[in-house]
Amino acid sequence: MLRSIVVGTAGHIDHGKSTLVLALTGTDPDRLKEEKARGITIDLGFAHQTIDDVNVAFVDVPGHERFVKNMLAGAGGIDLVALIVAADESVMPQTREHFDICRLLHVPAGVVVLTKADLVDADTLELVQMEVRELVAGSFLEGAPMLAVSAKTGEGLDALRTALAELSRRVLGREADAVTRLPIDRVFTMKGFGTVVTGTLVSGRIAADAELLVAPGGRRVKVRGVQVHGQKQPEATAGQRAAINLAGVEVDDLSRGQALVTPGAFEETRVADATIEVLPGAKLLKHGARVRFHQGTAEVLGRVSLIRPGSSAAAGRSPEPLGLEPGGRGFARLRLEGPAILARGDRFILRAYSPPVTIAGGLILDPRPPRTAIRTAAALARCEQLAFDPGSSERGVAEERALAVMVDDAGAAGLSFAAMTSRAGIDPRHVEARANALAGAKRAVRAGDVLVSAPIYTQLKDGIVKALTAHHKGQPLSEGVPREELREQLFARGHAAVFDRALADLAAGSPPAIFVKDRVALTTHRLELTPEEERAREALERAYRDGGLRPPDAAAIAAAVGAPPPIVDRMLKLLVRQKALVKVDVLLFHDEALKALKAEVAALKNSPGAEARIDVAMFKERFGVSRKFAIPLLEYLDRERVTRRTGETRIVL
Ligand SMILES: Nc1nc2c(ncn2[C@@H]2O[C@H](COP(=O)(O)OP(=O)(O)OP(=O)(O)O)[C@@H](O)[C@H]2O)c(=O)[nH]1
Ligand SMILES: [Mg+2]
Repeated sequence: MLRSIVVGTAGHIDHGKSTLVLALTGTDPDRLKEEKARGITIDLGFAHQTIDDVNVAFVDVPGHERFVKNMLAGAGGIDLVALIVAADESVMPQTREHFDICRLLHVPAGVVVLTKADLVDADTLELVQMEVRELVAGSFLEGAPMLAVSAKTGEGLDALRTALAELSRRVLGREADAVTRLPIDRVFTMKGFGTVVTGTLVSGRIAADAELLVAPGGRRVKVRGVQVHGQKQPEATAGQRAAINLAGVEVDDLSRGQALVTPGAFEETRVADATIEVLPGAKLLKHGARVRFHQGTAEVLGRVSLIRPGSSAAAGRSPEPLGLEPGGRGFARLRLEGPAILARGDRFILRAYSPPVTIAGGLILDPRPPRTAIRTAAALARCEQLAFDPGSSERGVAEERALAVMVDDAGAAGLSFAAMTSRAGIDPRHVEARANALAGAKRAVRAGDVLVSAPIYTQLKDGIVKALTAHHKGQPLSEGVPREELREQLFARGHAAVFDRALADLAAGSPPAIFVKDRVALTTHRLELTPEEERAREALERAYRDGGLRPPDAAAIAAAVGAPPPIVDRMLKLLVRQKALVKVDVLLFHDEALKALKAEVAALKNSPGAEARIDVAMFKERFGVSRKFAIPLLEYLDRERVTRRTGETRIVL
């Protein structure tokens, strides 16, 4: 398969970007009537050409300052930039702005193309070269190929093709096996096909029949067909520009700025924590400033709040930080006015609300930060832990650090495996390994599909032991706290799997600290009864055992036990909890008597003859009980599925 790269043009209006794309590919990227009429590019244009062994997709952007917004939608997915400067005009405002945008987006490499070389003499060309060198000094374009070309004479075009092919070999491939994400840059209907969207597949792959999500919005769509470079293909892979034919969605339901994504891999968000880098030529980026946030092909309005501790001198609330100085960097919380699909590691651009000039760029650190105070030293320290360089080889270390922060943020609720992808940006294939690594490093504890911070887990385990100790002390006769009640009391907002794991750990320790049935108790807990209570308990149990199916009444009990009523009451409750006595309707029976009864009735079935049946009279006679006991006992047998009532008799099941 051919290598694919996406080359974006950049540069001032009328500097020959579209003409150059046409000269290189044979396709005029200006497709709108209005563009042809006005002779300028308004919206993104696309063309492609195979150069040597590389499939080069061109994204041609408008140079007009009013359409920088469209330029941004195109610049988000490019691998290389062709910075275009007309030799007869040299560096102009949008040359600078487009170049700044590429720098802030960390476009990895590119070429400088001096167009209209046929219009200038050698001295002028040299001057322009000097000016451009000055512009790009210290940036990713320092030392990049700089080629003088003329679309009119064809001069320099071959050298440019060679330079692009060469550079493309150095571009890192995009991750085809990661989650799918295609920011939509165009939506249209095609006769005979229906709805088609186009965009650069920044990660993952899209094959025919795939089920994807359009987000924000959350509509599920099915892929009908895939085209790459105008050709039908079984699938498109990361790094390619693709046209995707979608089933089950109308053109009106889709727009630029949405993305086609793997369901579940991203969550809509309106808040994100980020690193921000302000352009040296911009004004102070004020705390709370309203901005235009551009990411992928989306533009969303929002506000920037700086994450930094206020001066502690002031009493009460610390004064607001003023802002980020031109050329400065800092951490900020972005609050968007509409939903966005963001991932950790996304680059973005900020433009002023009005006039809309490019002022800053940044990197998303956390697309779903907790709602915590941001003007504190802790918030700043948290961002420092989250900060990273996406290009660095130390990415694994940074990922682990970020995960630890997010696990802490998540508190008792824990960080789910799903959030490890949608929030921490971890490839779903690596989630399990990362979770185990974090657990191995004792920074977190894993319970099923969630990670919880080690301190919270320890606190929970200690809390369980403490609560049980207090419970046993307060209610020595209780056999423990019902499991659910304990969870409500200690971990109501916590993840159930974490609580279960804590119980399991405490019960499996050596020696075990607790035992868990439907009630949880300390293993050290013994029922401590006073001698009087113990005597009462024994007498009661004996009385019920002896009573069998004719349990003692209150008077008989008082006579048999001879203890004060409150003690009798407590001991009866204890016997019920210990399951020595069983409540049937309002009566109590000894468990053994009921077991014997069930066995005996069930055994009727084995006697020769047809169906075994029993009625009230037979029951009274056989078991020697009065109606008062017979009725509740028979109903009990029905409930226990030993018998089934049909009319006046019962069938033994
Ligand atoms: N002589 C000469 N004219 C050129 C050359 N390249 C472009 N032009 C002319 O410059 C004008 C602008 O060219 P475009 O390609 O539309 O410029 P652009 O950069 O795409 O402009 P926007 O998209 O509006 O920003 C057109 O009239 C072109 O014919 C060249 O190499 N030599
Ligand atoms: Mg153009």
